[in-house]
Amino acid sequence: MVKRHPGERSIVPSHRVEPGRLIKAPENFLDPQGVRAVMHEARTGRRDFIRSAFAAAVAGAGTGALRAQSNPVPTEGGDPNILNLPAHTAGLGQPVATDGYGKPSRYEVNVQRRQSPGLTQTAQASVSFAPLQSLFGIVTPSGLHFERHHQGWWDVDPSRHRLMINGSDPGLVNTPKVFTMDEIMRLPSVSRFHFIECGANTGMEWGNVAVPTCQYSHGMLSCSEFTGVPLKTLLDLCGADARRGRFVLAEGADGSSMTRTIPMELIESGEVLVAYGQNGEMLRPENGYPLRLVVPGVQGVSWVKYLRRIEVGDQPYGAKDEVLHYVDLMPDGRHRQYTSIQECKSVVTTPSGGQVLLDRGYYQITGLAWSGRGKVRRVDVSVDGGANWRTARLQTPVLTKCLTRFSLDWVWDGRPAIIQSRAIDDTGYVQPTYRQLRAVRGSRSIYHNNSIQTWLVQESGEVKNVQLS
Ligand SMILES: Nc1nc2c(c(=O)[nH]1)N[C@H]1C(S)=C(S)[C@@H](COP(=O)(O)O)O[C@H]1N2
Ligand SMILES: [Mo]
Repeated sequence: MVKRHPGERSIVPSHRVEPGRLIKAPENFLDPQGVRAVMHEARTGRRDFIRSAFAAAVAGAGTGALRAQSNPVPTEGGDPNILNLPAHTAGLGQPVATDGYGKPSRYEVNVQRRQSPGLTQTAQASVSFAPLQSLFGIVTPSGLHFERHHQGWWDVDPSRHRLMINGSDPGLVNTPKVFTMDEIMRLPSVSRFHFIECGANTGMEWGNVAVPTCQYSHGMLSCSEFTGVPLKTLLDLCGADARRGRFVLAEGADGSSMTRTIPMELIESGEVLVAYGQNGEMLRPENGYPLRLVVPGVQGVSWVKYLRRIEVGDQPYGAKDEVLHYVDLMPDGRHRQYTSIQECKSVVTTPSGGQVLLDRGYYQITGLAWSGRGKVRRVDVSVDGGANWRTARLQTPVLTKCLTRFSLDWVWDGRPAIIQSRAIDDTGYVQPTYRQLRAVRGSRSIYHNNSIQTWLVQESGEVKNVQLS
């Protein structure tokens, strides 16, 4: 339902306000050689190459992308797109099951998850970012889900995969068990939509603006419908002592020795799933096939992939990824540990960095909001750098610990505009500005940057990633 403030006039397109045209962000502005150049610069602390490569891609997009994206109806005379019957109208199409597993249109090949230029030294311990600026609604297609591997991904044989459940001492789990995939998949299951966000998402922006597009600034974020068995069901089957055993250790089967402590209270709520399904089919290998932990609201690192063992214990484990990594460096030089919940955050995906607005006129501002603590209650959008805010429409469904899509009508008058979104969750928490966040966290952190994002629409129509001081 569209809720309007009293007195707010509708500005959706009409004969008076035409919708404007938009050039997509150049998604493929770095070839493999470019990625290597950026990695080399990263080691020396420079960023010249990525900046100039991006500028060149934007300049090139001006003509090429425009031609590819708009094929306007001629103002005079007949439209050849109507008058000349295309082959698909005159001929016989392709047969069923040409592809036993269908693929996206060849016209959409540019929509890809892409590796982070310069972020990591190897492609096995690395990240690929989801193309948020090209997606609709709230679900991330499985093939575009972001990836974060510490030691590369595997396609694990499900017939040989096992899940062991044991206690750190014999008293904590009555009957330790080993489950096969078949045994897990015969248990009562649930399906739920949840976002997963790496704790390091937007981490490169702590000090200053670092990357040009929202794919790279916010793309360690995805959302799927997950299917699996509540971990609580499995712990009950093994007779775990949840009174004394207030923590579990989750362990992955890949070489990264990914181990994370999960507090029992999250498990007791029934939210934590031992999942095998993602968007209606089995998990993709990159996302932990055949089994992964789903820990709604908690940073991605705790969603252990290739899950092979759950140990019930009576204290936090202090694993390497809880002591050395995934800690927050505070301004006083100390590290903050176990800050696992992803706080409320949002980002405008259109208009966003790298896109170009070609006309004055109507644009739908749209983006994503989420909170690790519950539902998104409200999203405000500003087009003047936070001086004035309007309430965006929230698209249904609005689900807990899930992405929520928002949108707002906007008429661009051709003058510079500073676009921001600010999400508020159902605990009342308000997404902070950089000034507010840095006052508490300083600027030398990596993880848990949930600041308001700013996109500058320049007079030329080019959209840039900026930070307001
Ligand atoms: N076994 C295993 N589990 C893992 C990881 C890993 O490298 N190995 N990476 C973690 C991190 S840091 C994140 S952000 C998420 C990423 O999940 P995805 O690759 O499905 O997006 O998986 C987590 N689980
Ligand atoms: Mo992560």
